Amino acid sequence: MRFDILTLFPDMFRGPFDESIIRRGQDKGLIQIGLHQIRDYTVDRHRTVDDTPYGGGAGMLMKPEPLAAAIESVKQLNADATVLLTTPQGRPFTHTLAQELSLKPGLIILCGRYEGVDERIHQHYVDHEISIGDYVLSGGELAAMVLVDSVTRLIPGVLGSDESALTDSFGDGLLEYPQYTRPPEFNGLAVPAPLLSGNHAEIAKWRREQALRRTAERRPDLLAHAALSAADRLFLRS
Ligand code: 6GU
Repeated sequence: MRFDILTLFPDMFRGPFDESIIRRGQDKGLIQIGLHQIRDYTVDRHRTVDDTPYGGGAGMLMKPEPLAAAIESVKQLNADATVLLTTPQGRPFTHTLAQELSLKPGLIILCGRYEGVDERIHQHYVDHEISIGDYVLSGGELAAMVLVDSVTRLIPGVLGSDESALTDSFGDGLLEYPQYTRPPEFNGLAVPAPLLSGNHAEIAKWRREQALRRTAERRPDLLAHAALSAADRLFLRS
């Protein structure tokens, strides 16, 4: 998977993308990341990337010409890429959308800044507008990092088999069960008995019930879309 990121702040990405899973994905040749400075696609002496909105109002908009030139240029590097725009007006980003995006041949991510982007860029170039939650970020860069991280972990071979994405929260539509490691007692709190039983069926049942209970308590909205067995439904009603 090739990611190309169009931003006014490429340096924001360099530290984060040089570590951990994203670093490993690049080292294994499973992902490639291109960072592109939108300002490099301006043609005026002042390298202008923003302008005031028609109709008035506060703030500045990203003007269309440098963005269009940047997208056209990057499309040559990333053929058949899907073009994403990070914006608080976008579709909510979910694990399901991350899974969909992980199957694409490539992604071009346009990081929105200032008060927004000239609407004609949305109309002409953008396939999906994506928001990472109902709060305001200073720009789309952090959202783009979230997107690259969550999509990268779903690409086969990026994670080792012992950190499989399948057991993650949302992999099955539920929150994860609680986890414990040594010691067996800590600050007067014991590890739950089923985990020490050595009985794999008992452990699996306890974990499933904990995942169901936690999801019902914290995120009841998720239960509507989770794959639930008859036993799961019985437990939730108990
Ligand atoms: Cl994608 N961009 C900005 N600026 N703020 C956000 C966001 C994106 N998602 C949530 N808040």
